[in-house]
Amino acid sequence: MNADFTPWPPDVAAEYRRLGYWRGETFSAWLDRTSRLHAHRTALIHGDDTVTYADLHAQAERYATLFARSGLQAGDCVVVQLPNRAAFFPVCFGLMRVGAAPIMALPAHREREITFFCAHTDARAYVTVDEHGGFDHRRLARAAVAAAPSLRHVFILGDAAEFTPLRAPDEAGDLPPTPVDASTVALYQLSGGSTGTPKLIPRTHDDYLYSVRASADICALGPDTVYLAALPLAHNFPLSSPGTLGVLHAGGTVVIAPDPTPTTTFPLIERHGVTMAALVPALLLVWLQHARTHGTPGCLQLLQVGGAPLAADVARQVPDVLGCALQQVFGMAEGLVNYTRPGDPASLVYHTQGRPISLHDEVRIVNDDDEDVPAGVPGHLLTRGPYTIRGYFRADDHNRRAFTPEGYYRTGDVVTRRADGYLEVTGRHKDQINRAGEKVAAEEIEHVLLTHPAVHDVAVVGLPDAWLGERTCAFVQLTGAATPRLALDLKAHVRAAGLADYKTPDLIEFVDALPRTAFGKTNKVALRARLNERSPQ
Ligand code: J2J
Repeated sequence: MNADFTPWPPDVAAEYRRLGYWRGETFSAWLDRTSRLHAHRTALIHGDDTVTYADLHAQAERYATLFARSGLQAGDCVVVQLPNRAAFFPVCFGLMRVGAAPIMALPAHREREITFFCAHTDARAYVTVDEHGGFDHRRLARAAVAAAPSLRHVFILGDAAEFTPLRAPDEAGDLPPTPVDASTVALYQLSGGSTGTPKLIPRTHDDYLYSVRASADICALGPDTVYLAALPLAHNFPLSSPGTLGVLHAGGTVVIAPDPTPTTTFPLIERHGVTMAALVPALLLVWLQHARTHGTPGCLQLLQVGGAPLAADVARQVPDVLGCALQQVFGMAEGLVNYTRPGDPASLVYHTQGRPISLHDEVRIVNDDDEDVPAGVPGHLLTRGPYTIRGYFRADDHNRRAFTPEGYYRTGDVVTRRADGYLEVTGRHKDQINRAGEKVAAEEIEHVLLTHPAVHDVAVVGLPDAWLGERTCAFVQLTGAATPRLALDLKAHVRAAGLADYKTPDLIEFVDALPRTAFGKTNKVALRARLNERSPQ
């Protein structure tokens, strides 16, 4: 039996409650309170649309009415895949209002990922858009309906074709109080993962709201904060660190950017007086280059950068080129988030990835035998705490490897803890590629490539890249001889398997044989070394 949710031990949960981290408040109660407190302030801006807190609350109630009338109820899982549009928020809050848990799919996810999320969670509904970035999402809906018998509803924002329009009634109905308590799952985040299938991360109202409140405090957010949401809204970083939810918690304004390019975002920053934004390092490079030639929007005060390694010499350019302070954020959708703090000296802000949110984040740095190493020595980062999960959704076998018996999550990151408690990310010990902040599980791509008749064996690794951080490279041992178009065919094969585009290998290399470790496993360390020798950046 695969567990849906691994609870914290009762004594630990009681302690988190006693400390006031977990307040027993659901997202619905939180939205009620926040929207009353800031009713007439602007919550969201998207294009020419402005949504006040009162509007946001009313819209969430109306969407909740639509969902309740469709039969959605407490405990249901609903895959939500919406691009950066204002509707994302009232839709998610509307689902939570009836006790359903949104699964935070990314707009880039395709047939393989979406059908897996729907089928694996027995999702009741899939919420998406008609078309985005030239792609027809109704195609995904058809595939999801065919693959997941549990699916009762598909709601489409825009032209719904044969599906149900994602259109709330004009008036909210009489809804009963939210039928769940705060210790249950509020939403599912997705893990970058390192295995053949993505993992779902169950986050409770209690733990997620704690991380949001504490993050908003650390970043000193207030009603004057104007936050630019440039990364995909569903991702954990722009959602909760402190992200859009932190800004809404503080009564500030979220400006939603349809895409993160400077040509879109810089005018939005100027127009709305944006004070804060969050980026991955790959985008920071693009922003820096644009700012050098086109100038800098004057109002930005704080730029958060996280999701992938940030070089110190790039970090140092932020104040001069963009005219604002930098905050490094090292986090993960499973929980633990580290921040450099406002006012920290340059030596910390440019050279470390910050320290944990909470005094009760337990961090261990260990060697290969799970023995603690001293400060200053790199090791594997293990963590547990008031907002770090104790297990993935329905993944018992994987959970036994990903968590220690004491409940520590094995992050797969190699870090050094300094004597002052700040962390430096120095490496990674997971079979994953971090491509411009987007995580690609090597095994997932390898499985797909192995289904191609020309492929005998394959290993996917990350290759350092000046712009993306890493590119994906597939080393392929063929069953026969290479043909001229084979590399292109293999890329097309990955795309045709219905994976998000960012998972298509950037590079395909044919090899006579893959290097092996003493145990006969593919030696990825040797492969990476081979690539690095040959491909100067
Ligand atoms: C190096 N690697 C980093 C950093 C994440 C806030 C910020 C980021 C994420 C995120 C998040 C890094 N330097 N500053 O959820 O709330 C790599 C690590 C980590 C993995 C997690 C948040 N910041 N990483 O990126 O779940 O390898 O979350 O374990 O997508 O990204 O990826 P993800």
